[in-house]
Amino acid sequence: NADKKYLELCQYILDNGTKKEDRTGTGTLSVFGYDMRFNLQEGFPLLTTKKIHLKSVIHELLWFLSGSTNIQYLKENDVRIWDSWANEHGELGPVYGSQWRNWQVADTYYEDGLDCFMLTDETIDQISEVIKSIRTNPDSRRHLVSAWNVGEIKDMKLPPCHYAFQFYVENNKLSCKFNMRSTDVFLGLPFNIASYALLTMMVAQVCDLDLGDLIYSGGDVHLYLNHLEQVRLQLTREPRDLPKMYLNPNKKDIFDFKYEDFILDNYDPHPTIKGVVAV
Ligand code: DHF
Ligand code: TMP
Repeated sequence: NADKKYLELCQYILDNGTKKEDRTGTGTLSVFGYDMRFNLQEGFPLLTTKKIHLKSVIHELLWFLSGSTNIQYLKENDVRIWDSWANEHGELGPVYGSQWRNWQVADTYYEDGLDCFMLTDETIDQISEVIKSIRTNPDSRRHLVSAWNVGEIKDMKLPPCHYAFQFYVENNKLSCKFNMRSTDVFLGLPFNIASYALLTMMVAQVCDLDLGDLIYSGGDVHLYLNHLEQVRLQLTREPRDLPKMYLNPNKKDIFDFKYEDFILDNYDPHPTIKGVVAV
């Protein structure tokens, strides 16, 4: 059960975390290195021990997949989770969407007969490429998408937290592992798990595959000190049955999905628990 594994992580940090200062000045309890595995056939891993605002998760994922890095689309849909990081034009710099869909390649090559090197500009659509590679060469060990574009990090408002993900096909089942260098366990992680679960379901559908596992792999995994009371409350709550997620089965192109194509069923969570996000 997703809640059980998540609450185990919270308890593990409370028991073993080291007090560390952080960029935001808030302070954290932190551990280094932690993995969790969710079987996507056992239900959609949306936490039930507090209510998660799935609308924000879906719009954020569709926004990443559109290639946009401007929060205007999110604003139009009343999603405010990225407001604190954007500049006055709503821009975040070359973050997730731009790296997923338009990774910039500056290629130099020597052209015979010309006495110089040529510079060409091209972009790589990593999402289209990874879907093509899953369809044509499922056993490949290179089904990888990276957002960690070293040369562009200086231009990003926030360097990618979930910086790479990898797909894996076995017995016609699609699994996904996503890597996070830094995880806000109380606010960010429930969103990140739901988001990569959705992405895996979408890719599975357009590749005609069944669902396997979702694997989270964390680096600096932390609880902010101003979230500890909230986490202790959440730990007292009894996990409930996971909801089911249904995608519109007619969508066979990952870029055709709209908000209305996602139907969540049987979600009966405990109430919201508010927490302030560290900026
Ligand atoms: N910074 C920090 N410190 N933690 C984060 O989790 C984080 N996440 C970012 C950008 N920067 C971040 C992008 N994702 C919330 C959830 C995810 C998210 C940003 C913010 C959040 O505030 N969640 C609240 C409200 C949800 C809503 O309004 O939809 C929550 O209670 O879950
Ligand atoms: P950092 O860049 O100093 O690591 O701060 C980023 C914070 O945001 C850190 O607490 C991790 C958190 N975060 C998530 O947990 N999930 C996310 O998807 C994003 C964007 C950030």
